[in-house]
Amino acid sequence: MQIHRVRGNDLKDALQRARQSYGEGAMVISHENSPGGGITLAVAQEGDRGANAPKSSVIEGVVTPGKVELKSFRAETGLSPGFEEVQARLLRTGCTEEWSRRLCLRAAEQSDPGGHPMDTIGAAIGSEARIARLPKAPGVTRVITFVGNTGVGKTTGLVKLGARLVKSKRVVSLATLDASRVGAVDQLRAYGRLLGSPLRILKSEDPLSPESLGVPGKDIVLLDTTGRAQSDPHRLVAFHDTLTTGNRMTRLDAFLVLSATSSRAALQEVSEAYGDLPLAGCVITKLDETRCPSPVIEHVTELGLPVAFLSNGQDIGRNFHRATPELLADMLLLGRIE
Ligand SMILES: Nc1nc2c(ncn2[C@@H]2O[C@H](COP(=O)(O)OP(=O)(O)OP(=O)(O)O)[C@@H](O)[C@H]2O)c(=O)[nH]1
Ligand SMILES: [Mg+2]
Repeated sequence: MQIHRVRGNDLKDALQRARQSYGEGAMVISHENSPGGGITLAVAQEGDRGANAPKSSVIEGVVTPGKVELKSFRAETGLSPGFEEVQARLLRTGCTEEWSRRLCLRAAEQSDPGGHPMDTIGAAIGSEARIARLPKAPGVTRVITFVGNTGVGKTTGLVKLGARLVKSKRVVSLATLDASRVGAVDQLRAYGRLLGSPLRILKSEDPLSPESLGVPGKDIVLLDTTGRAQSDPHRLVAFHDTLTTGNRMTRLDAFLVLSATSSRAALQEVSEAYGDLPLAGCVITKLDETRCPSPVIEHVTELGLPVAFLSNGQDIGRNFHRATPELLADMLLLGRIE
């Protein structure tokens, strides 16, 4: 039996997502408040589908539905012809048939009479996907960390976020768990100089604490990680536990970084590897490297994982965006951020 984490805006929303993803027989083992707001359920499912066997009729890559499918879609759903074009676009960017159908039905429910189906998809996404809230917490230092597989854009993403924060006059410092890999510290040191932020380097034997991370006097500490699922989650969960039981003046906000170019199986595996770490949300990167970004959006929607930022290139100043339902709709319908 495998345990899955499913997040929702509230208990009802999380239960609905759990049923959608793991069926009516899914058992709720526990529930807790999520760091980014909302509820996280631990859900067990007997005879689990596992990382390599996603539930729905998976459409990997580009799919162009033929006339027969479109006709049956219209016949089955009773939706106006404009929705055929919407569904065809969703399939082209990599949505599963099941999700594209559900989005169209939801969009039709919410659309004004006479409104164009294409315009209603943003609202439908808005009610299915979750956007991470990043509320200000005066007097509290936030340790923001990006976790996930190697090479997905954790370090660059943190620096992009740091550049925005420094621009808005926040006192930011850097820290890293990636202390031993050749070049990693030099890379971060150079970024630190760019941001005008000091850097703390934590070796594998160093404990994580507000002091070791250089929290005092800072608004935000950006904590870079190694990308090793054997060590990062373990250290961060222990740190999170010490904060929630003791120091309330520091909080840890962990974001899972997912590349839009990863396969559904790889997305599932990395989400499970970081399943024990309370996540405030996710960051989706490499959106410029694919015209099929829908699998990653569908994946995080299934998990109820709020989307915080979107990255579509290497440029520190330009290619990092706060997620909005409209940008998610662009990606689903056009395959890119307009
Ligand atoms: N095209 C593109 N490249 C990106 C994006 N985000 C990051 N990169 C590039 O991807 C490469 C890896 O990025 P890093 O930030 O070093 O990735 P990481 O997750 O920190 O990697 P490790 O430290 O090895 O675990 C770099 O060349 C980045 O410039 C993106 O959104 N689009
Ligand atoms: Mg890195």
